[in-house]
Amino acid sequence: MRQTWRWFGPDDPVTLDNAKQAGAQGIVTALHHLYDGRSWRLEDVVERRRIIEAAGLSWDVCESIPVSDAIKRRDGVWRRDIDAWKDSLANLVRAGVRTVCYNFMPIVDWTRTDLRYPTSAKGLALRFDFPAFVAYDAFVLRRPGAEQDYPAAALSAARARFAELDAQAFAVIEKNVIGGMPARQSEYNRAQFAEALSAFAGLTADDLRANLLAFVGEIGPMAEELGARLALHPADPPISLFGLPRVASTAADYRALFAAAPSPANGITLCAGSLGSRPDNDLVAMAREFGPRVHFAHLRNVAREADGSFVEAEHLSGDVDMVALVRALLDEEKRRRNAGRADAEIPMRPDHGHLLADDIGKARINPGYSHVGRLKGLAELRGVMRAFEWIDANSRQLTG
Ligand code: DNO
Repeated sequence: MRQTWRWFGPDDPVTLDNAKQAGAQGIVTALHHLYDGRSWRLEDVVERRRIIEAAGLSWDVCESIPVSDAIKRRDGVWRRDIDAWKDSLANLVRAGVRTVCYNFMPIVDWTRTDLRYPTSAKGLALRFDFPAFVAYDAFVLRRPGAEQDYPAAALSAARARFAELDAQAFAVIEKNVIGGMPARQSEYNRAQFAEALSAFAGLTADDLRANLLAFVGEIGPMAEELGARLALHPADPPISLFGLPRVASTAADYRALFAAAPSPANGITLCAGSLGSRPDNDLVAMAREFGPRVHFAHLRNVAREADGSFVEAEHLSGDVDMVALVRALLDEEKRRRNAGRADAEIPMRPDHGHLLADDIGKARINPGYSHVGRLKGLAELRGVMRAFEWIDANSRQLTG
């Protein structure tokens, strides 16, 4: 697998040199400063590539070209936005970036309630406390209809959490869930968020799925013609948030997408951490089922809890069998090489990392995107990959 590293651009406190020191071969990035729906000009894309290559790295994946909420609703300026999206795709391909990640989560992208959850090793991890999230939605935000959206057990756990936590704690949760997280398209205050929610009122999961299919029906053939690969990132977490549908959460969701849009250009960002927070997602089975369409892998682990909460675990521990998942992805690469596929090598990145060592005290750090924690994750994953490569090359020696 190609070992890549997410970099948020020249403002990222973790530099390209840091990525190189961690052993990354390639970079995953986007023009994050141009995230407002405008298309990316060729010269801007080429300039970004130049900066990456000057550091001795390659730009392997664009994560992401943002998909506007208008495209997700298919109203307002959706046509303008799809055209801009397609222009950006064309310019990326012209600049040699052929793998493009995107997501279709309405309003909020990835969501955590706690960005500094202490681990047993005294590092800090990202966590999604489901009762706290429900408490925020139903009792702090007081979203109309919120209480009807949750099962009774979830609501009573949320009531208990609401009683436990003070206003200060909910202010932090609010900032985390509707305010800024890295790579989000928008940050909201409470009033803006209510407005954004009302624009989606009445949109069902079937509607959102139809809008995703209409979008993919347009960009898939274009990508195929350009020789690009599209990798739909799953919802994170893969459940409905704020009553909004999310339609890239399970194997069934991806099966439906690929049945309706069979172009091999349409693929998945196999995000082990996002999908792995649901006990009904078997990541190794998904890697095998969708193998030829795994255009990009996010390798990260989660420890799930009975009430729907999860905490980001170390890369090789947690509920996803990471070693088996790496094996499945290496097998897929082998199949591709045998079939003569030009894209036999799957780009992977160590997704997120704990806050460790000197990173803990730093004032500026993108949650999940620390230097040391990701360096550790990549080193562990590289060890697994190297060991399998050795076993494959020396299997006769082992069995003989
Ligand atoms: C979080 C990320 C997401 C992801 C986008 C892809 O760490 O995995 O922000 O980049 O959802 O479009």
